[in-house]
Amino acid sequence: MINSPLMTVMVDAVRKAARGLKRDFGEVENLQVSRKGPGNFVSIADKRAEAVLREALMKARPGYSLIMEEGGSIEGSDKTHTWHVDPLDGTTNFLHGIPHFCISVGLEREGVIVAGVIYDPIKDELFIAERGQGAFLNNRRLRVSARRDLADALVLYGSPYLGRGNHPRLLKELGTVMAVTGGVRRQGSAALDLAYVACGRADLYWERDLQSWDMAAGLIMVREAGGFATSADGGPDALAAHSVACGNELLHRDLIALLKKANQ
Ligand code: 2AM
Ligand code: CA
Repeated sequence: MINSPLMTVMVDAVRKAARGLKRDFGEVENLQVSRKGPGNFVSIADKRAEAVLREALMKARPGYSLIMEEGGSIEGSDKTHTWHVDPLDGTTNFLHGIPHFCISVGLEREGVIVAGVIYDPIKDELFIAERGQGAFLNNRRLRVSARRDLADALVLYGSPYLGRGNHPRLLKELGTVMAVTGGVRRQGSAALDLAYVACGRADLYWERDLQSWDMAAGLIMVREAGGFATSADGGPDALAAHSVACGNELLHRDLIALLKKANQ
């Protein structure tokens, strides 16, 4: 476990916001049958969770900057620390009543992600990581999978929304990866995809067109679990590249080679 004051701040903030989100998810399930659907309600739930996170983090660490999915950026007086906050990652799942979404909070210190918390309130799974202290799921130490063969590997990926990203490119990459791996899944939450690689449930994951709040917490989760996380092109800075590829050292190298081949 990690018992630092920083982790306490992050976990408390995330758990507090999760209570509202879980309650709202129950309501979304009821709204599925209405013709207009629960779209507007979900956007309110999302903003409410973000407000809870913003307030808790700003109170505990005044001066830190915030980059948030809904509210944009808040520039703090402390130029060295930035929170990257996604109050609801897996919005499409949430909207459709699919119980696979999370809250994701990462902390950046001078360009380096130093801590991350990802919480799935439906499964009550809390993933935490702090630099040099390992990654944990509900107190259990995490390790990426030890698989060595692509043919056995379960691969997660994400596809861009309608009107966003490069769909033909994704289809080429997916075709190349599908042809040689054990199975592919599109689960709909980037933060949980990273967490699932960190805990060895999945062997590999890649996605493009992501933002810092989707990835920050998950990147440190994978690295502290002994995995490799780079941009989808194999570069060191996933955040700057807005893309990610991760897994254990061996399979990660294979995935980067496959993605390169798909783009030739
Ligand atoms: P969201 O649920 O907060 O929108 C799905 O592929 C995952 O990628 C989700 O975590 C989703 O976050 C995130 N994502 C971010 N930008 C995206 C985009 N342009 N298209 C699809 N997914 C995106
Ligand atoms: Ca997101």
